[in-house]
Amino acid sequence: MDKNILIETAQKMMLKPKGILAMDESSPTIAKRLASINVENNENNRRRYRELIVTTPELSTCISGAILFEETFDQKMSDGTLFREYLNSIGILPGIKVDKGAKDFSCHPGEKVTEGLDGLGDRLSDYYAKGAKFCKWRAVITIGDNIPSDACIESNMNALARYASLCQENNLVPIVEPEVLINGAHSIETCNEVTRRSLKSLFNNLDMLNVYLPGTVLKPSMVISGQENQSRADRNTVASMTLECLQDCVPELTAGIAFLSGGQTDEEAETHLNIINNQANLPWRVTFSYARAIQAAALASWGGNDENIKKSQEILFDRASKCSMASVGSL
Ligand code: 5MM
Repeated sequence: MDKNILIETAQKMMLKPKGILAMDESSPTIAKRLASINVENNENNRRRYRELIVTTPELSTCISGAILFEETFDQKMSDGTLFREYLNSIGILPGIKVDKGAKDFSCHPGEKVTEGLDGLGDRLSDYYAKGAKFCKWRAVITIGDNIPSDACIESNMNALARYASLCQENNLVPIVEPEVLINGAHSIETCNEVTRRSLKSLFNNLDMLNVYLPGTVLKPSMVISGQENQSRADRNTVASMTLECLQDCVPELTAGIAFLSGGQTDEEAETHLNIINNQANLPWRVTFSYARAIQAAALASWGGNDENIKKSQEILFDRASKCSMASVGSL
């Protein structure tokens, strides 16, 4: 592990006023996205859509790094350039999602555990040799009747820490993503309690495995009411409870925080981030690593039709620049 390489990469990822673009939808997720616009889910259409995203003019003014799915990381664009090399050439760090997905957790109905540790060290050294600068692993925590269990939280956070340690051994910055799902009718207080339990466990496990925090980026969900809750907390409450939770659970040494959008509307995702960044003296850089809150409107506008590419790219750039402004509190 070379700490200087990790720090340099993490600082580039956290450069103001930029954030990280998540475009690493796994096979089942990209299938859903393309189905939503009636476009066949095949390799060529996945390439066309992702090429639209990365060739958006001026994207690198708002985006420091892009998280790719394995297929995209090794895929060529229509002119034969590898996606990862194109991103590098326009000043966007290429990263890769390395988990193998959230699977049903044995003997724990309704809960998931993320898999992918077997053989991960060898995969990581290959990704680094090919030019990856950072990685991502997502753990999923579900709120419901008597869940999440301690077993689910602990198993997922230990896997995140083992992944992070392997990344750093290969000079790759780990993005650790413990997502507390927004699905359900739970209150913001319940989300707060579960997010705190998850983050405390995550940082205990990172500490136990000697993960180097200045070379680690946290990708958390916000503390927010469940989507089906009938009296959802307002924006200022979401921002202040999220910030308090992070201040209590995230060591200051952590390289930075980049939120996921997790099913929030575009407007919610940017407003919450903007309010958080209007607070004085944050101990870490706080930015975004959104997928849906950057891509959703552009995907709908594209609809699989090449004639709509320019318009969709304008929409994508508008979303990315609003998130960029929110990342420095100037929305
Ligand atoms: C792009 O989606 C990522 C991969 O998820 P799947 O394994 O379910 O396909 C996901 O980790 C994403 O990076 C985060 O959830 C952030 O995306 P949102 O849409 O929540 O901002």
